[in-house]
Amino acid sequence: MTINNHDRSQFFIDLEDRFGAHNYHPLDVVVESAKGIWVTDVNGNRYMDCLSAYSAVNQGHAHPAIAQAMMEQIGKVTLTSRAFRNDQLGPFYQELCELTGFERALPMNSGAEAVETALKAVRKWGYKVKGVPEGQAEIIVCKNNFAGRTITIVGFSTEAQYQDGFGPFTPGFKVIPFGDADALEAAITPNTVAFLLEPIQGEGGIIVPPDGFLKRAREICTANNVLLVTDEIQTGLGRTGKLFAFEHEGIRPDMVTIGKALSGGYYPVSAVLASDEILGVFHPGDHGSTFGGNPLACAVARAALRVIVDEKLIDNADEVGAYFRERLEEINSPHIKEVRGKGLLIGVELHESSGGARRFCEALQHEGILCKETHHTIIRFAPPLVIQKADVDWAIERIHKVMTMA
Ligand code: IF1
Repeated sequence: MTINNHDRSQFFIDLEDRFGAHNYHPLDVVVESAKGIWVTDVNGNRYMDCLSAYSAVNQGHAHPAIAQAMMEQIGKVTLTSRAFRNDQLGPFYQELCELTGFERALPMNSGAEAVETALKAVRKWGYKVKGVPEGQAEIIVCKNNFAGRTITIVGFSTEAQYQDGFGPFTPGFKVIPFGDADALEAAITPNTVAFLLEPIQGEGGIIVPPDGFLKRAREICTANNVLLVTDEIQTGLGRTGKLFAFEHEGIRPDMVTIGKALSGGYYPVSAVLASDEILGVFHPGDHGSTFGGNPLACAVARAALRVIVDEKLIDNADEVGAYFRERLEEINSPHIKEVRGKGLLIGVELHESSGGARRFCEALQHEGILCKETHHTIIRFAPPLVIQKADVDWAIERIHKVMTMA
């Protein structure tokens, strides 16, 4: 295979197709470099990134402060294992807990590992603290959830494709409709240990629950001694215009999972945040991970969190997100059914008659905007939180052109 100087992409596409498992259907854009909200492909074409690696790059691509922190740590030590201590983990814990208001953290690597850790913690809390009989713990989740790709997590997915061919699954999960507090109340039994949900469903199609749902869920969980766990791996760390999406309803969950932007896209870093009582169920040897809490991950995450705070990305997401949604709503398009979301987590749902969102994403790619469809008819716009109103104006011009095509 040779690189054709006119279109170098095909060379890389062919290699991926020949040697890689085909577990994704990506747009045929071969990224070579990125900075801020912009990515550049191998042919020198520039695109606005409206996916942010599924909200892992909230701080913008190639953020110099995170890069510098990473390079400095790389020159010192990258991995000790948790058999020893290191000089980055303690400060990371303190800064993360002080920023988020939780008493304790447990660091992992991927989002799915943080969710699995949360599942283990709530089950163990159920047995050791609540007094649920061993092996009887029940966890309630919502239809259209997405929490990762492990067998336990896909076991409580309601998306057939995520389960197809991967059974048998882990027992102990109940599914209720998202946003239905009465269904939550009805699903609780004396063996229920937790209710796990995304405050806004990302992969489910940027589904914002009815006003008051989170508040009632909080009240119901408190009344039944059930832990409320919000999965903020996608909605957290500024994405929806608050530090956490649960803040939009003025509630506090008992536990939160975070990941993605916790490292600004530099390194897999995730964590579970909760109280002393809940994370206190873990004793030495109960749980762990080779890379969890390593000094490089902690140094990167400390810098990534500092950027979110120092550059006021949360307020920017709130302000520019509202502007982006407002401009999208002004587009008079026969294809657009609804514009929804909070902050810079925006979903544009198309009418079924529009033939699916993929062709619009491909057309947007040719206009210089990269975004991703979800659930066939929804285009997700989730640019890095550093985006400015002038960038939105640039994007709207092109989105308008695409959304008014036949
Ligand atoms: C894919 C989207 C999917 C997540 C929430 C946990 C995880 C994710 C709320 C697991 C991960 C990623 C995974 C990636 C595509 C993307 C995604 F919602 F962001 F669009 F799939 F639903 N909780 N979401 O969103 O974190 O283990 O991936 O670090 O699997 O295709 P992870």
